[in-house]
Amino acid sequence: RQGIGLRRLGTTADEFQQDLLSSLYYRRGTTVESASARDAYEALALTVRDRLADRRARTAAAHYASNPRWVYYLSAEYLLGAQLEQNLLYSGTGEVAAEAVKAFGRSLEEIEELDVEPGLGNGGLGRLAACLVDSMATRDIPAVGYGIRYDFGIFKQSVEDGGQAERPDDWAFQGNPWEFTAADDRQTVGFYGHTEPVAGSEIRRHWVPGEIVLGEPSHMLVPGYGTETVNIVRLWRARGSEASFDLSRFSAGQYAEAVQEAVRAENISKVLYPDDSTELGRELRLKQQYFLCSCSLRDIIRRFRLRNQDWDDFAEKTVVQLNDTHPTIAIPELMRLLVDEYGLGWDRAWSITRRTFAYTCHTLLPEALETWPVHLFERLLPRHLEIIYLINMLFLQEVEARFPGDAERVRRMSIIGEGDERRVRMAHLAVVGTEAVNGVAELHSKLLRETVLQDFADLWPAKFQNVTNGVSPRRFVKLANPRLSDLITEGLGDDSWLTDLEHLAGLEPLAGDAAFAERWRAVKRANKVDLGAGDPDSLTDVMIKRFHEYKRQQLKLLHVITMYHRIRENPAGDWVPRTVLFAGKAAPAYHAAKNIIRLINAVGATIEADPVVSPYLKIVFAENYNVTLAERIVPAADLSEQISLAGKEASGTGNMKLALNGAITIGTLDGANIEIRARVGEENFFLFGLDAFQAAEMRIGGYHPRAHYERDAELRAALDAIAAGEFGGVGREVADSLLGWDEYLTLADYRSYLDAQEEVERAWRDPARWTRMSILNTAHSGFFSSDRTVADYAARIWRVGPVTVPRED
Ligand code: 26Y
Repeated sequence: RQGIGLRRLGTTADEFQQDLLSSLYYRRGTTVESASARDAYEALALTVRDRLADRRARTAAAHYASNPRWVYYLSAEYLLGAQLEQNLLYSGTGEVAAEAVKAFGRSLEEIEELDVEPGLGNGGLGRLAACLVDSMATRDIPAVGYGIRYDFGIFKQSVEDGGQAERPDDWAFQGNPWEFTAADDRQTVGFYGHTEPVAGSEIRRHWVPGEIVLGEPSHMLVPGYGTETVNIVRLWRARGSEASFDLSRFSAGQYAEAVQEAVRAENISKVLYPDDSTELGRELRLKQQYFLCSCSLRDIIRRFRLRNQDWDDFAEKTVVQLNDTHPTIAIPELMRLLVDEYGLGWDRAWSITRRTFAYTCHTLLPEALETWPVHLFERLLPRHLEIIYLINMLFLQEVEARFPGDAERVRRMSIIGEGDERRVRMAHLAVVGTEAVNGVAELHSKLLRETVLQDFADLWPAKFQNVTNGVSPRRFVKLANPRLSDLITEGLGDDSWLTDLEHLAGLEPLAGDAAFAERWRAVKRANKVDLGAGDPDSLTDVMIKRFHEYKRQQLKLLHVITMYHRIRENPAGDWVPRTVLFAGKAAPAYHAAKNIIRLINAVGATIEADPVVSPYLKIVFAENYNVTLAERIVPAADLSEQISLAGKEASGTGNMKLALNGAITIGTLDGANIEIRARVGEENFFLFGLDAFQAAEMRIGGYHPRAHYERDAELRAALDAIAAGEFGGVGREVADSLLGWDEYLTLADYRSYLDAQEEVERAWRDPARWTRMSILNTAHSGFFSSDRTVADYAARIWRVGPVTVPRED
């Protein structure tokens, strides 16, 4: 900007308003008089985006100049959240913008309503990707997040006739002012076809694809907070090439046939798979994965070659973090690019590849470990299958050399699973082809080493690490909870906690300060009033997350039904009024999870219609849980439900958001709950249930859910009511599943959970005690900042440092 004498954008409200009007006039092509709300929104978005463009340009220049080691985050999902409010905060223009939009006779809040979030992810894994890119920028780490620009994001959920209904999420239907397209950087991706030998080479092969698709990138800005860096997330969209439009067919009136090839190509980035753990081996999903990896790796190589010539520097300048196994096909793809396209020898290419990648695992559920049928690979990616076979052969030789004669081990560890159908095990490929493997919470990483990946941990113990997840304190405290943020800043004396969250520990002495506690309570109450979900003086008990049997929304429901029974039996009892708030989506094909949503709504309606119980108990099902809704619910929560069966939730991140906002956790010893409890103190956490070891033992030792049913009268009453159809016909199925097999040991933990809920009520009846617990939860959750997570990755896995972007003078 300075080089070409471009004016610097002004910082006063007047100057901002000038730019806003200019955006409206020249870029929207309209006037204040005829501006729609959409025009106002778009003009504002562009004006705010401009405020970051200069920082982006300086960032790119500084990165180019220093030719640093880069972090490339590969993720099939990003849940970035709404952009306007964030970018106002990160560009420091919130106040001037609020002033400037008055020219339209509209409020900022009104305009913010039009800012739709790009729902390009399912849940925790997608939101984690967004928190990590935020923190990488905040920590000045040169990084690019690569992903897919789905036309349709995660479906929109509503409750129709008591059950979940899904509608498509055409999120960018009216355009997305936050993205820049970069058609020049498009890539060409092949699929299908066959391979041919290359003359004079044993190793190189020539792949002749049967289908060609273009990948067109666009990027969104990812500003750091309190720093100059602006990184990007680069998202690929599939396009048919010019040749995919058949003009002669069109001229002959065959309109559908004329575009069928283009449609086929564009389908690759059409829709996000709305399943967060058990998606079957669908060809289109594998195509998406390869499309992401191929486009991104070529882009990474293009960027590398801007400043470097020697392939031996590649792994020094590049680390590619794989967000779960979804982008694992990048490993054979990099081998293919190096060997077939750039002519490197196998060993050199393999050494580069292994040193380039690192893999984060996000699950322990066996059904969530991705595998793909060999025959599908063979058809779709024939060259990659050949490369995988060779990787596997050399790897199994290594295993055999270390454990001679242990054929069983070789079979277990093979990248190819030999069952009824031979399948490629993506997690094995990811472990073999990377330098580091990490789980996302202490317990999860330990269980990975000791169970699902035990053989690999035996072979390469040093490869396995833990990096506990974290969340962005900007989005989930500052933006979501401005009242609490102000109080924290006042209590601590400054707002340095926003970039150094351990400073929250400075609140500890205030936990005993009655005046401070009073204000803390007032903040929580005001947030509840804003949310409008129920009586703000009732205990707001929230369970917000994807619906999955392992997360055990059904356990929460058994508690609610038991409370309902207790109150009915003793209407004059001294009951603690509660608002139980559920929110979350179920995968459209996940029948059992949808049954539970239906049951929750039916129980809610029954209680609502019951004049005896409804004064004390209210169920709210908040539709269409997404990042935006989380930002409204989290600040209003008193109690955070983290009740998964121990050993099943890899980490959880909602648990961190809630604790940071002063909700107290009721939870099992699962995922990051363990680390939350260790930090906030066991007296400030409501613990119940089996631990992971006990749960595993119980499952092995022959578990009988019926025994719990028979032994416990209240549990029996709750299940009988469900089974009898008191809350609708699906009750039968839910009860049968719980009594018949109860995969996630719900009944085994029921009594312990109810006891813990009684402890919750004892604490709640003593407001001073509760508030103290709440303040201490916030004070001791500083560890759960994604800034710390990124610092851990940077130090232990990426070995990267910051690059400072100079301020403009
Ligand atoms: C293979 C495909 C169907 C698939 C798609 C999405 C598989 C998994 C997923 C998403 C998984 C996910 O969100 N996992 C969550 O990751 C969080 C971030 O690490 C953890 O906190 C959380 O415990 C884990 O369930």
